[in-house]
Amino acid sequence: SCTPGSNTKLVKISKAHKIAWSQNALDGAWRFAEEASIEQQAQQHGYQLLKANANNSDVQQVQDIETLINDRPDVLLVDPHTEDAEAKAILDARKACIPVIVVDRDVNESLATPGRDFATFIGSDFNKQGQLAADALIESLGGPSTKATIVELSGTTGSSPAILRGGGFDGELASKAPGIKIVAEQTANFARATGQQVMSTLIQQYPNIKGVFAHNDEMAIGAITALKASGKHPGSDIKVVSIDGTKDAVNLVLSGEEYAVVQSNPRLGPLVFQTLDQYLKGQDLPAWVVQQDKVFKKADGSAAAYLPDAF
Ligand code: GYE
Repeated sequence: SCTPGSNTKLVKISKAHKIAWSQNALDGAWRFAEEASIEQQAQQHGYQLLKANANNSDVQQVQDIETLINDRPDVLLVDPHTEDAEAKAILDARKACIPVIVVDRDVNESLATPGRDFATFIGSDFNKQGQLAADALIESLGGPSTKATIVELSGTTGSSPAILRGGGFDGELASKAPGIKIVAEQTANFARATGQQVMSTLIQQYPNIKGVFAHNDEMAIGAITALKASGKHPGSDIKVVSIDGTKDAVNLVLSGEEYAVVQSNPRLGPLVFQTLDQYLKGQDLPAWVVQQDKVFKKADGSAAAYLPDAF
């Protein structure tokens, strides 16, 4: 039994009909693919799905979650825009006796803890993605003893993929190839147009850079447009690596303009609804259900093999 208003730990339930889904934005191929995967799986399982889209606003997402709580869903799925801002709303769901599963982007786990405040976090290993991106960029620039300068286009400030991809990349680069220096690190909000704007300024400030790491494909695509407009030849005089696995970016890998794309698989629906089934059966869940990702390059055929699945 659970008393709404005063519940201090995760509620256990054995049946669900109505699932609420708080999405942080619907602004690109990655988010559309994730949304479709959640919708498809909810439908396959016969659940009613209540949806909200926060359009990249923390204020909006907190409000969305409070509204969804008032609709009394059996379970709430949240893909938080940033790590800290939605934590309190997740605690409010727990207090209202509604179990939460955090999907894709994580919440700050010192503000809301899996196994106590919410059931589990289901998503990719963003830190490892950043390390894999660094390994690919190091390889593209000639290996660990290379001396070069590069820039980093970061995702949404305060979001778990931006924090962890940045940390994984920077750490791997510093330990594996200390001669490759990041001369500028600037956010472009995971957006293509912003990536283009930011890159066109950076390439004027740092005309000698040899590499670009973008935290997602959208920003890399914008950056490549800007680099070409500035007279650079991405793929030959400057190497670009990014994360996601969109069709547009994988095609740039195949045409040689991007060196590698690290996967961040947005098709989280199957994992989410399998895990929900386990939760409803009363099984113990791990604190983190990890989505597995790969790396796509031209040289080893992995980009071509993946392309039919790209989103
Ligand atoms: O990389 C990006 C999207 O949270 C992992 O969000 C996701 C990221 C993804 O905007 O394209």
